[in-house]
Amino acid sequence: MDLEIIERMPHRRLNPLTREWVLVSPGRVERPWQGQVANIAAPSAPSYDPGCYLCPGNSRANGERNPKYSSTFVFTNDFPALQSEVPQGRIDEGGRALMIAESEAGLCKVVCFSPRHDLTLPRMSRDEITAVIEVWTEQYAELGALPYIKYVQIFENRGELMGCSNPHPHCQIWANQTIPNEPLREQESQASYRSRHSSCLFCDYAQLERRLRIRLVCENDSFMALVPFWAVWPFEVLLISQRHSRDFLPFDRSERRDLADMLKRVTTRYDSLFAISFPYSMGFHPAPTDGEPHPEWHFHAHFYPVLLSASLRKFMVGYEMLAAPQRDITPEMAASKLREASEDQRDRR
Ligand code: H2U
Ligand code: ZN
Repeated sequence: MDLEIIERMPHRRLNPLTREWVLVSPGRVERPWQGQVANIAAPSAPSYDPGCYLCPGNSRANGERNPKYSSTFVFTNDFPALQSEVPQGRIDEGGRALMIAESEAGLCKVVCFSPRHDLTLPRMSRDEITAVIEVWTEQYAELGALPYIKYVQIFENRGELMGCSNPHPHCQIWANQTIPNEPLREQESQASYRSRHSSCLFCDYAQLERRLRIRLVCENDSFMALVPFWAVWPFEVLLISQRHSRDFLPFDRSERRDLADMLKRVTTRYDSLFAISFPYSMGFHPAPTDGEPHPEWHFHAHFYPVLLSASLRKFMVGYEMLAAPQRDITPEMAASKLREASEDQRDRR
């Protein structure tokens, strides 16, 4: 089987991070019915919304008032999914690992990217995004240094389609007592790759992609963005640091700026792909903060957008719920569309 066949024939691809297969069916792109029409809200207009719980000076659900911040603002989530003080314990009802439950302590924070209610990452300047990266770096260091925190998950849900109710630019941070499913699987895969090949999974993968160039979207000195070979979501993007760094902490000022540059360019390409404010879930995967050295871990970020076109969303239903994820448009086709999409933000500041 060669690359030409995988462009035209149904086949499956292996995700080396999750060790899961995705079914790719290139021929199905032509089928007449292509899914549900998505209801995409127009981007909000006002730069300040008196009813927004994230805007400067406004009060939140618990009655606390936000400061009149002028850059970024971090606060503890008023409706946290995790709590720092929980009784520690474990149950195994029946003793056969059929009903296992464990206590899970943690912390949840919200990070406002800007005082401006109407901005999004692609519409922020590189300097403004660099300030956000500095906050992520501090939060990762601070939360990761807590003795009971083993993983710091930073993620952004953008757009109503992704369940994000508030357009004010923000992300969340959930920090856990245990390493959650996705990073845990990635950690096991990276560790096992390193012990088998004495090299890094991401460094080797990035080198292959740099040589082939068909899935590359854009890059700068410190980061590269590509549609991974095993992408599940139509326009999924993987952002990888060019050098082997396990987390945010080793990045210097110019690397943080390069990361800001890439976040701006990738999200601008997303917006210009379908000429809409493009909804996605994205998040960073730095190394766990469990006190281990993690030489196997390579810093990266995943962008998971659900859209197939401006008005069509992909649903993970049917075969995907019961068997395995499937996609029609190949990762190579998606990468070529993202490469063609403009990096010019109309209202660039
Ligand atoms: P999302 O829109 O990305 O889900 O994030 C909003 C978060 O803000 C959500 O987790 C929190 C919600 O719990 N929140 C507060 O902490 N205070 C509020 O006054 C409203 C919402
Ligand atoms: Zn706001």
